[in-house]
Amino acid sequence: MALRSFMTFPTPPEHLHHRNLRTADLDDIEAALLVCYGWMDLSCTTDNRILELFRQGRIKGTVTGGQGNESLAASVGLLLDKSIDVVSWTHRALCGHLLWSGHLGEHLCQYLANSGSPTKGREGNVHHGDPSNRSYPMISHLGAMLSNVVGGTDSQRRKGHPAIGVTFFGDGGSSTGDIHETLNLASVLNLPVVFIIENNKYAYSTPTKEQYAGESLVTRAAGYDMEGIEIDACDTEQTLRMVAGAFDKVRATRRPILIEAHTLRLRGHAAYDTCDYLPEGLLENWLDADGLPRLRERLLAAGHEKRLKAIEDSNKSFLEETLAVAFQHPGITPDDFATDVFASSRLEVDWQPPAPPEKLTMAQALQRAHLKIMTERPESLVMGQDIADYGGPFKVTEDLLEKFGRSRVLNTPLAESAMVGYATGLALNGHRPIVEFQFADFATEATTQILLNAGTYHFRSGAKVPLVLRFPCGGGLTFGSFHSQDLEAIYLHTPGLKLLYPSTPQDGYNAMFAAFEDDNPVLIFEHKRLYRLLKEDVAFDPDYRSVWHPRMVRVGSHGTIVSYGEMMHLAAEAADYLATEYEYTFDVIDLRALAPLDLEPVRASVARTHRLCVIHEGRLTCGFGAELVARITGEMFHELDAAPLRIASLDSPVPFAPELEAVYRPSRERVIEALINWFE
Ligand SMILES: Cc1ncc(C[n+]2csc(CCOP(=O)(O)OP(=O)(O)O)c2C)c(N)n1
Ligand SMILES: [Mg+2]
Repeated sequence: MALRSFMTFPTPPEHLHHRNLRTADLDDIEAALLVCYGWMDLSCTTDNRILELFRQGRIKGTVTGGQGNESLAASVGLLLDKSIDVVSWTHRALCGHLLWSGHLGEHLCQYLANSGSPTKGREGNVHHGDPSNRSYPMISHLGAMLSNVVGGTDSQRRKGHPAIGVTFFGDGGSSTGDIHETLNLASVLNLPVVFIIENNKYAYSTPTKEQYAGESLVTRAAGYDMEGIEIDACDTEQTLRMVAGAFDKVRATRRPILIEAHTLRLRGHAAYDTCDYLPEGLLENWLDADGLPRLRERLLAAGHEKRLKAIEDSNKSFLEETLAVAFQHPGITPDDFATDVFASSRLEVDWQPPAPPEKLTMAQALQRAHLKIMTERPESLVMGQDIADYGGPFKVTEDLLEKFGRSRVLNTPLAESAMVGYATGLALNGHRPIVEFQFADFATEATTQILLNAGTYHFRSGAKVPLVLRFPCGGGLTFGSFHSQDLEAIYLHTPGLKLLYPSTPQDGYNAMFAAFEDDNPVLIFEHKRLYRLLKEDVAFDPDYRSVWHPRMVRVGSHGTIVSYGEMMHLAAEAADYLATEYEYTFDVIDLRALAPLDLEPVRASVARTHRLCVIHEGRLTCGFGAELVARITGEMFHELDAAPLRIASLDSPVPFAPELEAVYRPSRERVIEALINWFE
C-alpha cells in the first residue's frame, strides 16, 4: 500500500513492532499469546471505534466488523511470511490487514475515504489490500478472491519463492461455484494454498442449516483430495498451533489444505444488522465463547495483568492519536479517477528481428504470435481447456506444449471463472498469462472475474493486470446457440477492459503483441470463420500497435461503413458490389479496436460522406452500433444527410439450422439490400 498521506502518524507502541511469529516461537506460548493479544485487542478496539463512528455518521458505507474473529485473523496474519506469501483477507479480518502492512492510520483513512486512503477513496471500508505486497483486495462477490490467491501463489513459486497462499471464505460463501472451481483447480495444479472457512454459523441472516446439508464443511476436503482440518478459532492457542502446523505442512508438501475454523460474528452481519433473527440466548453464548476475553483471562491467570493493561492502554491511545491525524486529512478530490480506469503503462519489449513473411491463415498467424511471445518473454504462459496436448479446438496453441513444457502451457479444468481468477493472480504478481476460452460464449461463466474483478483492479488499487483473454467468437459455422454468439457489447459496457477484434491474419498477429505488452486486461475477439477463411503474408510488423486504430479498407464518397471482424469482409464486398452496380461508393472502415475506441477516422470520413452505416454480428439491441451511432450523431447531427443505418444480427438466440442462421446474421444480400434501401 503506497502511503498517500503527507502527514505523520504516531509511532506504534512497542508491542506492535512484532508482526511475525514462527512455529518455533510457539515453544514460548505465553510470549506468543501476548503478541497475539496485542494485535487482537487493537483490531477489536478499532472495529468497535469504527462502528461508533459509523453510528455518528462519520464513516459511510457498510461496516462489517471482525469482532469474534480476531484469534483466527491474528494467528494467520502473524504466522504468514509477509515477504513472500500471498493472502486475501475478508470483511471479517481487519486484524489481518493491520498485521500485513501499512500503518493503522492508512487503514483508518480507507474507512474515512479521504485523501490518505490507499484506494484513493474508490473502494469501501475493508475492501482494500496491498497488491504490491501480495495482499489481494477483496471484491464483494463472495468466493471471487480464492482463485486470485491461487494465481499469486503459483506466480511466487514460479519465481522460486517457497511461498504459500491463504484465502478465506464464509459458511455462506461456501455455496458459491467459485469456491468449488478454485479448490479443485488448486488441487489439480498442486498449489500450496491454505483455504480457510470462517464458519461463524450465519450468512447475514441465513443459518448454516439453510446453507448446506450435513454437519460440517471440512468433510468436503476429501472431495478435492485434500487434507481437512477443523479448528476451534475461539481458542487462540489451538488456533496458533494448528495454523502454524498447516502452514508448515503446505509450505513443505505444496499440497493445498482446507481448514474449517469455527469462529464468531459478534456484531451481526454489518452495522445496520438488527440481528432479530438470532435465537434467544445465542448472542450471550457467543459472547461467553469469544476468544479475545478468554485469552485475556488466561493471560491474567498467568500473572500478566500489568502487561495486559499496558497493551490495552497503549492501543487505545495509539488508536485515538492516529484517528486524530487520519481525520486531519482533506477529503478526496476527483482528480485522476477517470484516467485511472486503465493503467497507462505497457511492457517495453525489444522484439527480435522479423523473420521472412509466411502465408498464413488467422489461426496460424495467432499460433505463430504465441510461439514468438513464449520464446521471447519468459513471464508469458498460456492456459485454457484442451490447449496443451490437443492444441485447442482451432489449433491456435498447437506445438506450444512440446516447445515450452507443461508448466507454461496449461490445460485447465473446465472452470472458466477460476481460470480467469487464477490468471489474474498470476498477472498481479508479474506474470503475463494468455488465456484461451474454448468458445467466447463460455466466458459468461467468468463474467465476475473479467468484468468486475480484473477490469476494475487498476481503478481500485493501482495494480496492473496484464492479461490476454482470447475469445473465439461468432457464427456462420452452424455451431448452434451456445457456440456462436458475438457478445462484445457485454464487455464494452463495463470499464477497464480493452477489446481488439481483428479481421485479417496480419491484424490477428499484430493484436497478440499489442495485447500482450499492455498492462491491462485485453480481450481479443477472434471470429471463428476467419480462422481459416483466408491466407495472407504475415510477418512481424514493428508497427503492430497500429491495430489499436482503424484502418481504411475502401475509399468512397457516398457513405461511411464502419465494421470489424468477419463483418468487415461483408462490408467490403457489399461496397464493391454497389460501386460496380449502382455507382455508390463508400469509405469502409475496419475499426480493429473497440476499446479504447479511436473515432477520429470515422468522424473525418462522415464529415466527407455525410452518411454513417455500421455493420456488426452482435445483436442489434444495445449492440456496438447503438453506441457508435449515438456518439457520431451526437457530435455531427447537422452534417448527416440521412439517419444512420445499423445492420446487425436479429434479437433472437442464435439458431442452429443453416437456413435459420443465415437469416439471423447479416448476409451479403441483406447488407446490399439495406444499403440500397437507405438511398432509395
Ligand atoms: C456472490 C454474492 N452474493 C451475495 C452477496 C451479499 N452478501 C454479502 S455478505 C453475505 C453473507 C456472507 O456470509 P458468509 O460467507 O458466511 O460470511 P460472513 O459475513 O458470515 O463472514 C451476503 C449474502 C455477496 N457479497 N456475494
Ligand atoms: Mg458466515
